Parts: sequence; structure tokens; C-alpha cells
Amino acid sequence: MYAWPASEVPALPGSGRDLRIHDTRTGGPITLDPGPVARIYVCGITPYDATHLGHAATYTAFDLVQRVWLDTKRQVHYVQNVTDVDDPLLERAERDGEDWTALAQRETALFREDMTALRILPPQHFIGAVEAIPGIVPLIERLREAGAAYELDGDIYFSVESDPAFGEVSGLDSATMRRLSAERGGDPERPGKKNPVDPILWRAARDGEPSWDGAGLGRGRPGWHIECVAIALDHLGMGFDVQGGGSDLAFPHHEMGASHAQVLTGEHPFATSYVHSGMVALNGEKMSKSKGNLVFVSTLRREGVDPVAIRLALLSHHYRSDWEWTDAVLDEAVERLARWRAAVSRPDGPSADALVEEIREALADDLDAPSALAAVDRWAELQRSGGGTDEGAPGLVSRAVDALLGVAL
Ligand code: 5CA
Ligand code: ZN
Repeated sequence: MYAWPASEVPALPGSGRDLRIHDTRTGGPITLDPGPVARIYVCGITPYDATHLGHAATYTAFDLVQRVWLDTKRQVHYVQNVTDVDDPLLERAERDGEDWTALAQRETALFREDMTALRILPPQHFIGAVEAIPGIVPLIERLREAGAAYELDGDIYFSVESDPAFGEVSGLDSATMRRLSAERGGDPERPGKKNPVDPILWRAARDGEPSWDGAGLGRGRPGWHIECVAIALDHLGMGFDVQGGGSDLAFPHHEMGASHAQVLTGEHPFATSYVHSGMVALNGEKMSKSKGNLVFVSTLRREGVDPVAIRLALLSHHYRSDWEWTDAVLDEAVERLARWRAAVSRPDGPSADALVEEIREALADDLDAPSALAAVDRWAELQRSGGGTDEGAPGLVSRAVDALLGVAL
């Protein structure tokens, strides 16, 4: 499917820095060394409700990855999926008496608008689960031929024991895996499975559910993890630089995806790094569609909030921290935006060469956006107190903040 339009990314003087980022698999920072084309896969939405600020925070974090790489003059090959058929989507459509395809299309369209408004650079490939089915079926057949998949009452499961590296992405013990599997779409209680956390690869057709021709698999629909594996292998291949998503995806989703791909190809690892953003909460609980404690980007936009201020609010927290959305977070961002806009609207100002390097340094150090924002604050304060006559400085600050932080002043 088509993605959304890209905003311009101004070129900056000097050169960008290589990105050092926290990798969930190794549990520490690693300096990424992408080739001339950096490759990233970020898990996309399940489009049964509008984009909330948790989603927006996650996509903003990975947008910074792309901007840091672009600043090093690399090209970026970015792939994102849309889980446009899955249990929660079908359940919501059923509850509301709506056609599930209409629901998915409407929410995906709104997501595109929100991403555009937040100046998040689009992926080159934006692929729906449904359109990926012809590529998913042969992968499941191959897993079956390799003895890594088994049938249970017509459904097909992946055997986690088939991957010697299983467990290394999340590093969790089996009791925790079992608990998270139950919470996050798995079925550890189902009798007959080889391992309780074995995930479904192909769900045989049920009455009232959409299904597709799965050749030797029979009619059915794909499981969640194999969807992202098929799309990532098709467009990026093995060993791509970053597999990204929120921290709730580390297990089971990214763990299972890595195992599927490693068994399929005999290569290791699926991704060089697994990068996870923290969870945004509202009223003390993780914002989630199932709990309904949501603030939507589109609601704020309709209320007249400048999307640039929303973006600044998201950037004011480190991407790996769990944090709480409050009115104060947005109010501070609105004030900061006004201060920055006033600072760059003057004809001259304090030299900004060092500021550009500070922003680069902060982002290259595990995407430390709050430190980058603090550096711009300091420049704006110097400007306010009348500290300089460099005629190129306000323009350079505008371009740097735009290119590296995606903030249009
Ligand atoms: N379609 C799958 C991924 S293949 C999915 O998880 N969809 S989602 O709509 O539930 O979430 C989309 C992205 O937003 C995921 O990366 C998820 O980790 C992230 N996300 C969901 N809730 C929050 C939250 N409260 N805070 C931060 N990120 C979140
Ligand atoms: Zn995914």
C-alpha cells in the first residue's frame, strides 16, 4: 500500500555521527555500522483505532534513527507493516457491526495523516498483512518441511525448540515468557502444543472469519509474527540494522520473528539490533487500545494543537523511558516551541555551529532527544538575552532542528 508524503530534510554543514544505540538482545549499547544503505524495519499499527500518543512516541523515536543516518549521508531503506487482519481488528469490527476492511482502511488513512502532520519520514515500503499473504504461505510450508512447524487441529504452530538461539532477544525466563505470551496474543493454555509459548503460524478458517487460500496449508489466515518476518525478508533480507518497536514487542513478537527467520534461512541474527521504545501511559496505566485510556493525535489536532508542539512533547522524554502523558507535558512543549520560534525569527544571533554538533552528539548517543532539546533551549536563551550577531545562525538553527529533530520552526 502507499505510505505518506515525506517532508524535506535540509542538508547540514559538516558530517553526522554514527549511531550508538541500546540493543535489547545484548542488553547494552552497540555502535551500528550500516552500509551505504541502512536498513530498518519498524513494526506498524494494527489499524482498529486511531493513532494514540504511545504510537506517535514510538514512530517519532524511529524517525530519529532515520534522521541520524540521513545526516551521515547514507540512504535509508525503511520498511513498515500494517497488521490489517488480526484478532483485535476483527473483534472490534464485529463489536461495532462494521466491515473489517473498511475499519482497517479508515484507521490506516488516519494514521497516514497523523504521521504526515508529525513530520515522520515515511517508509519506502508500507506493506499490509493481507497483501503479504502470498509471500507468507511458502515460508510456512518451508518451516513445515524443515520440521520446525506442526499441525494442531488444522492450525499450524511454530516449534520454538527448532531455533537454538530462541530466547536471546528478550532474555526472559520461561515463566515470564508464558505469562507474556498469554497477555500478548498467544495461547499458552491450548492443549496439545509442544511448548506452551509456541506461536501460531497459520490459523485454519473459522466460520465468520476472513480466510485465504493457503495452498497446502488449507484455507486460513497468517499468524502475527510470520507476517513481519515475511515482509522484512522480502524487502530487507537477513542481518538488517534495526528491528524496532515498542518494548511490548520484545516478547513474544520480536523473539518469535527472529526465530522464524533464523530457522528459515539458517543465518543468524535476523537483525543486528533490536531497539525498543518505552511505553507512554495515561493516568498511571500504559496507553492501550484494549484499556481505552487513550489520547489520540487526531483529537489534539482537531482541537487546534500545533502538531509541531505534539512532536516536541514526545521528544522531551528519552525514547527508552516509560512516561506519563499529562497536560503539563503539552503545555511545556507549546511554550518551548514559542521560545524557539521567537529565537529564530531574529535576523542574527549567537553562533550555532557548536549547537549543531551538540544536537548530533546527543542523538548519536542512544537518541538522547531531551539533551538535544536542552542544547537548543540554551541557544534560544542566549539569543533572548541578546548574545550574538552571526547572520547565518537563526537559519542554521532552523535547518538543524528540522533535519535532525523533525521540528519545523
Ligand atoms: N501491528 C503490531 C506490530 S506488528 C502492533 O503492535 N500494533 S499496535 O498498533 O498495537 O502498536 C503499534 C506500535 O506502537 C508498536 O511498536 C507498539 O509497541 C507501539 N505502542 C503501542 N502502545 C504504546 C504505548 N502506550 N507507548 C509506546 N508505544 C506503544
Ligand atoms: Zn511486527
